[in-house]
Order: sequence, then C-alpha cells, then structure tokens
Amino acid sequence: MGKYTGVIFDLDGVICFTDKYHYQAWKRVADKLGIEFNETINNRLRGVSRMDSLEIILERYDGTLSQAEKEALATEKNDLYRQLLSGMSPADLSPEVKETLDALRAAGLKLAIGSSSKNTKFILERLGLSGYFDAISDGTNITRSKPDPQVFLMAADFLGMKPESCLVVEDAQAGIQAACAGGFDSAGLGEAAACGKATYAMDTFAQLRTICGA
Ligand code: B16
Ligand code: MG
Repeated sequence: MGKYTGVIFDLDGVICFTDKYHYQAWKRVADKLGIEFNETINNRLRGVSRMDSLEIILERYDGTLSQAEKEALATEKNDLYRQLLSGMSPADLSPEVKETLDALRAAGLKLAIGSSSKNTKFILERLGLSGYFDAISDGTNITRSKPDPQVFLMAADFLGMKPESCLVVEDAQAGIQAACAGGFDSAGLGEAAACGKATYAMDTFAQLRTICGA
C-alpha cells in the first residue's frame, strides 16, 4: 500500500453524474420565477448545498422571498430531482469507476463518501452501491457545506483515520478548498484538476490506482 490508507470520494461528478438532473430541476424553479438559469450558473452549484445553491440562483431575482417561500422552492426542486434520479440504475455506474473502486478495496484501502448531498444514500442505492462504502458522510450529518472541511473531517473520523492518511477525490473547486482546509491531500478531476490547488490533477478516475499504489 502507498501513502494513503483511506480514500474519501465526492459523489456528484466523481462517482456519478447527476449534473443534468440538478440542471433540469433548478431550471424549472428559475423558469417559474422568470429568471435566467444556464449551464454557467449550474457549474457554480457543484459541491454547494441545496439552500446555498438556491441563493446563487436568486442573485438574479429582483423580488423578496420569505424563508418559508425559499424552502418551498428548494423542496419543489428536490422533488423533481428525485423523480429524475429514480430513472438511474447500476448501468449508470461506469465500469472504470467500479473496477477502480474494487482495485483500491482489494489493496486494503478503506473507502468513504464525502458529499454535500442529502440524497447520497438514495443515489448509491440507485447505482447498486448500497453498503459498498466503509463510511458515508453527507448532507445529512453536516452543518457547514464545502468549502468548509466538515464533511471530509467527519468521513475520516467515521473511518477512524487522520486526515493525513486519507486522499480526497473531488470534481469541484469548493471540494478541493475543503480538502486543503481539513489537512487532506486531494485528487482533482475536471474543474478541480484545472484549478491548480489539488495535490494530484487527474485525467481519468483510473489514475487513482497509481496514486494509491493499488
Ligand atoms: P442535494 P457532491 C453536491 O454533491 C452537488 O454537487 C451539488 O450540486 C448539490 O447542490 C449538493 O450536493 C446538495 O445536493 O440537493 O441532493 O442535497 O458534489 O458534494 O457529491
Ligand atoms: Mg461533486
């Protein structure tokens, strides 16, 4: 085994790709309010909590909404998002991701999820990964969203490991900032690889095998 004994994976954008569903669901909310919503704004929502995402969308809204009205909009978004997630199946898990996870596990590494999503367990179920990970830290056990390191610190704690023994895998800049703030090394994909702050910039998920010596 290499430098790490644990790997903490972000979910959306790393293990699976639900961006398009977030987009469709937030678009319906934005259309209802008569405000612009596009892919660029959607990209800013990566790794950000549901209520913080709504605040970003409302930057273009002129009116005032009460907390109850905001919560109703977030619920409406989540209901539609979950309907879209229901159509996912194990076929949505890429063979590259599954084979890499299996290889890391076979090499003796402990694997955890560190996601801002409150739908983590539902998504893992849809992908056929219920019970696969050694620990899950997600939107249901945190009070502060990425870039705060809380979600990863709790994942490491659930694994019984120190941050310096764990590698965080992320697709969002907010996630890489969270990993740095928590004292973790990080491996970035996509935007997180391009931001220049990740310990390792990856082109493919399978590169984790080399990084972790698996
Ligand atoms: P939910 P991650 C994040 O998941 C998503 O990237 C982000 O777009 C979303 O707003 C957030 O989860 C909350 O999701 O509404 O399902 O609780 O990338 O941290 O796995
Ligand atoms: Mg993500």
